[in-house]
Amino acid sequence: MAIKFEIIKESSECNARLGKLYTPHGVIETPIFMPVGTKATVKTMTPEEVEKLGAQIILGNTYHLYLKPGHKLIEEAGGLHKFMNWNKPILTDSGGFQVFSLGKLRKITEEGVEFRSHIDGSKHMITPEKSIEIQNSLGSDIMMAFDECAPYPSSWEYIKNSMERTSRWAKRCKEYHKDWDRQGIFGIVQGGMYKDLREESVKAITDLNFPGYAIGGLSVGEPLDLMCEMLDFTTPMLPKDKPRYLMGVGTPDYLFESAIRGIDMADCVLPTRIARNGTAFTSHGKLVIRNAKYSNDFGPLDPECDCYTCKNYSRAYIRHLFNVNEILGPRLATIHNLYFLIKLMENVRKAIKEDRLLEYREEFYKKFGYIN
Ligand code: PRF
Ligand code: ZN
Repeated sequence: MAIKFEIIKESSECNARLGKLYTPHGVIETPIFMPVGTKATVKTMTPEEVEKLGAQIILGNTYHLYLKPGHKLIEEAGGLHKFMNWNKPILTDSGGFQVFSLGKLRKITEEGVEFRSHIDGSKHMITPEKSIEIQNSLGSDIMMAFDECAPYPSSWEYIKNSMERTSRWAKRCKEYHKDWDRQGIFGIVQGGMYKDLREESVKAITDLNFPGYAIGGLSVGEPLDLMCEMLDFTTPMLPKDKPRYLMGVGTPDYLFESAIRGIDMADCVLPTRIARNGTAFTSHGKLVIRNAKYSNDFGPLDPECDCYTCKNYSRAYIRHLFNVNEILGPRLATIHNLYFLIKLMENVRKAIKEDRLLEYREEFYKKFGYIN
């Protein structure tokens, strides 16, 4: 079944909406946070555990899976869902972000991006066609168009060039892909922090009529205020009846601010990455578990959380695990952080339903310690 989006309710107080996104592997309730499983695993977790946390969809990465174990091997296994034993929806990023973080190891041409592997230095080329070919082998429900996420800050001239090339690449992705019932593609809007270029990008990308649209090139180091300003400008230009995905956002404040501006989906490695170095989100702000003040603290990471970790383990125990480098530490912290954001988005959806999202944001910020 092709990707379909249904709006259940629009907020009466802001641009937030409640939606249902239908994919070949099931329905997703939006707005949603998507855990990242770059290399065919949400690090430290089994797929059954990820599902139990309430995750409805996870991400995979074209660039990493192409290099290892190779997309042909995953195709041979029966696709990414089967290979990793995750039967719910999967979204794959196109490589058009990971490749660009390689710095000196890459060269951009009209054809695509030439790069050297970060693993063994071998030479490769990803073109829009190649990116879709790889994502076809992976069999993700939602594929991303191959784009360039330009660094921040970049000049207007650089962004214009790059954004126009991204639009030409999006067209090539669309022309290459065949089976739209099995897999959809989301187009990616670029344009840096330049409103005229964002507007041109929206026009070019939405002209291609994708089943969903992502906003790329934000949350790349600019201040939150500037990202919000760009979202305020860009999101209303996107078609109302298609899902909107803000790429690379995963802290509570960014998730609130984007949902309020009409974003339906977001993803980020941050919650799982900081968990592995011992930082937990809590309803009263971030907690660094190695801190000495937790050595005799037998309470849970977050007294208001009812995740598996918080129901069964203390700060003192988790701190001990991190101090002696036991793998259970990162696992317990990952369970908690993912649950925290999944639950947060569940509460966001409930608040939209009850027209009190702005009030919920204020209450959350006050407790969390965000100054607004
Ligand atoms: N493009 C792609 N993936 C991304 C981004 C982008 O612009 C971002 C930007 N925050 C994160 N991941 N393809
Ligand atoms: Zn918890």
